[in-house]
Amino acid sequence: MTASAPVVRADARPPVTPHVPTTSHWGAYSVRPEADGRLDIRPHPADPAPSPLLGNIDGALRHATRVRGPAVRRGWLEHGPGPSRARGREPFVEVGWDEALDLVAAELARVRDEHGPQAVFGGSYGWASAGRFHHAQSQLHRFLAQFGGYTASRNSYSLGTSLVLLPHLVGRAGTDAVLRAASSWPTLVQHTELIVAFGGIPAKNVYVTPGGVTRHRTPGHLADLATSGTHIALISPLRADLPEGLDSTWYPVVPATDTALMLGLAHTLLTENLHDRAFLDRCTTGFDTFARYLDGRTDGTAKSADWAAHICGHDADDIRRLARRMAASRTLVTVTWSLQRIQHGEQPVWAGLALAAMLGQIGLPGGGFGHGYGSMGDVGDHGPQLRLPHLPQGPNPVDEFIPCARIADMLLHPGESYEYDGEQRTYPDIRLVHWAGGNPFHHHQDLGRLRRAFARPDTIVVHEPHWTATARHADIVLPTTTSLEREDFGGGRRDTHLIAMHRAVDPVGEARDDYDILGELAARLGFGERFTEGRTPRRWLEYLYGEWREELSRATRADVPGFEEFWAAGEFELPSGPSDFTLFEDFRRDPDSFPLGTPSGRIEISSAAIAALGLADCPGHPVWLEPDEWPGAVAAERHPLLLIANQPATRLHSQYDVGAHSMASKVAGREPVELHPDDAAVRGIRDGDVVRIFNDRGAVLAGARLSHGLRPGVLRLPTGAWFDPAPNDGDGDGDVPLCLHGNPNALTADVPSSRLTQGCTGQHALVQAEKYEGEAPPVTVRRPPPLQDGASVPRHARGPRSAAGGDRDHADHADHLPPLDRPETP
Ligand SMILES: Nc1nc2c(c(=O)[nH]1)N[C@H]1C(S)=C(S)[C@@H](COP(=O)(O)OP(=O)(O)OC[C@H]3O[C@@H](n4cnc5c(=O)[nH]c(N)nc54)[C@H](O)[C@@H]3O)O[C@H]1N2
Ligand SMILES: Nc1nc2c(c(=O)[nH]1)N[C@H]1C(S)=C(S)[C@@H](COP(=O)(O)OP(=O)(O)OC[C@H]3O[C@@H](n4cnc5c(=O)[nH]c(N)nc54)[C@H](O)[C@@H]3O)O[C@H]1N2
Ligand SMILES: [Mo]
Repeated sequence: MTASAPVVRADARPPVTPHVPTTSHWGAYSVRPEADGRLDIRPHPADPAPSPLLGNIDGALRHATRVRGPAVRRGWLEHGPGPSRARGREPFVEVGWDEALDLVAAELARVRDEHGPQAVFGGSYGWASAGRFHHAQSQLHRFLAQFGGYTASRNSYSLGTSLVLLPHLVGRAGTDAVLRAASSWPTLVQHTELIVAFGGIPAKNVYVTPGGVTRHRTPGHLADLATSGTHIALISPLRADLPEGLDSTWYPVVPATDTALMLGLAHTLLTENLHDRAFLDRCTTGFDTFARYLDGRTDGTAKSADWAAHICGHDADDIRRLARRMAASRTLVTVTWSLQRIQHGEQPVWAGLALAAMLGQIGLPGGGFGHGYGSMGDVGDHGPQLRLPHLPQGPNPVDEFIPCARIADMLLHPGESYEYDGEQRTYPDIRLVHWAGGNPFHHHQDLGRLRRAFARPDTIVVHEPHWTATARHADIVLPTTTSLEREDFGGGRRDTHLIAMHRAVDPVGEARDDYDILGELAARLGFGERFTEGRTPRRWLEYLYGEWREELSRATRADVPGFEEFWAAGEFELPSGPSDFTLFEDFRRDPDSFPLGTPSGRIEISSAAIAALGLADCPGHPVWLEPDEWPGAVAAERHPLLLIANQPATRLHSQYDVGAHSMASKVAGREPVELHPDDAAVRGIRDGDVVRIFNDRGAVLAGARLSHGLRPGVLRLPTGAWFDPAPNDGDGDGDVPLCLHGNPNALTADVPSSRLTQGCTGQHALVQAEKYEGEAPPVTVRRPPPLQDGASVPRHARGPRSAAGGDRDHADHADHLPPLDRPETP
């Protein structure tokens, strides 16, 4: 595969100012502002495959959607804090920084003093931008910990299901080892004869690693597979989930049925006696329970290849042939993270692990079980993982938390109980939400429901560079700088370099750093000195680097330059070291001396601990459970198409959606939806048409792209188009939003993967599609929201500090909207 790098412009003139170094979640680069205000972007010279996402930065930096100055929702300014359905529907009023910071500080203090610090939700999930010091979540968590504490969030949207499930199956260290990949890419290229890739190895994803990556090596490793003799079984509804040019077979499986296919493969291994009984006896526990389920002794149904074929839409003989080939080859079973981002997402991960255990190759080079090859750039990278400098956050004095994907449940159902990893927990009553560095109106499911949830708190504060949908649903928006507007240093897990991030341009508008904003708030709240420790950002960089340098020099004996030298050089190439990936090799050799951290010390093919919880949605061994959103579901009668909402190829999530590379992919100004020509033909849809995609939760408008590269009945609408709810959407209160731009989370369901893990389930949704007749309403989200001049708007008479906003029964300010207390649909 060759990387496309549409970002480097021919540069004939001699440079006015030099390019300065920086990095991003999608790679290191250098940048120089041009006389005409544009940016010249050059990938890092050591990067063999720069990311196409670099092409988004130039167009986005000074886009009209940058938040120019602090802004307050008009109703909040006039009436003070309180629940309101007007969020996301009212104009904003521009105020000065001092007034905005006074309002936020007073409201934080009011909520803490009246309700306790746990009434502040500071989970603030999101990717923010690269940079170790100006990391928005670290800054916010440090601030809120010193403020008195906050309700936190746990796990991630990426891996919410696996992070809770896998420790039960392989222990904590085993989970780390599985997620960093069974074998390195070069080991796969050398040893693996067959990769059975559930969800494929989507090359579009491998440019991204949290914190950054200097050398993108995975695209090269993928290209090497073309000449290594490795065969790849691409199991995915999308052909694009594997690069062209590899020796592969495409199994266009029915979405959400991978578990059934895995069970059919496992049944074939069992009945044809192709499983490794010795490995199962030595290294696993609970195989016999699983075998009784496979052969039908448990429930009367054998999970045969014929049974599986019926569910996953594949020929039974093909399934049997694949099972035999797996047993005869050095085989890697790998499962992308997307497969656990659906209801019952535990099952494909657990069944994949069980299947690999039956092959008996876990711990052998190039064999066994992998999770996330192609999901993230650093999976399969076995370089040393060095601790990089980081901002100390301090302990949170409040121990309240939620699994991150339960945000809407928490806001809508305070005091209600829920289960999580065997615990019975209660949702706290949140009065203030403080978000920095994430976009829940991109990342959460069922955005109509999230709007109802965001109507509940007294106050929502958002730090954002752009007028994202989250900013538009806030009460107080504080404009923040992006990486190019401040000094920092950055690098990703397993990165080869620490990159100095020089300031390339002045802050846009009145934007301030998150650090600066929080320092000002801390000063107003009486802990300014404690928060800043008297340091400017530059002094922090010197301090954090200095501590780290000492530690690294001690640990590696490497010659680590002083800060000035590092800063002037623009980077420091990190010392290399031995790889630390021997856990499963050691375990395989001697499971008694190297037990996994599970109750049995072995791989748990059945888990007595999970079985004891008695959860119907996650029993004690891998099972086929029908999700609500799959083509075989009852709901498919009305909404027969299965929408895949996967990661976008043209941006990172919702970041820089207005950037040039992302914009170039839009169709009719909207997010492209790929559909099969047969599905288009019966609906009269042609390439380039605006289509309306809908279900009972919402509707979106998207631009049609016809493709034979997906299974009929499947649509692909990637995540990240900025949510743009039509003003008079649905029944008028946004319960059923119409997103004019094509954000798939207007359609997805806000249900957990299971009561064990509470992971998010955004990857799939059942929908119907039709051609949009007439002229489609234009996208509005690429303009800022209506802004009013602060001088003309009266402030709440009592001032927010004394406002009675804590009373849930007090009148909703937006009279035209239905009352808040209408019953919630779960
Ligand atoms: N339907 C569906 N939904 C999904 C998924 C799916 O598969 N399907 N995938 C999920 C996954 S895996 C993830 S990780 C999430 C991602 O969800 P998020 O991480 O929330 O998405 P981002 O768009 O990266 O949001 C980061 C935000 O931070 C802002 N930002 C950047 N730099 C700074 C800064 O320095 N300071 C501040 N204050 N803000 C900054 C950006 O402008 C942006 O709005 O989405 C999830 N949502
Ligand atoms: N360009 C780019 N790269 C990214 C990101 C980004 O936003 N943009 N985000 C990063 C983040 S935060 C994360 S967590 C990772 C996520 O990594 P993943 O979760 O692995 O990525 P996705 O693209 O959501 O899904 C991978 C593929 O799974 C396939 N798939 C979906 N449903 C099914 C199914 O039921 N069965 C089978 N067999 N296949 C299915 C889809 O066709 C999809 O292309 O990506 C990272 N990389
Ligand atoms: Mo993610």
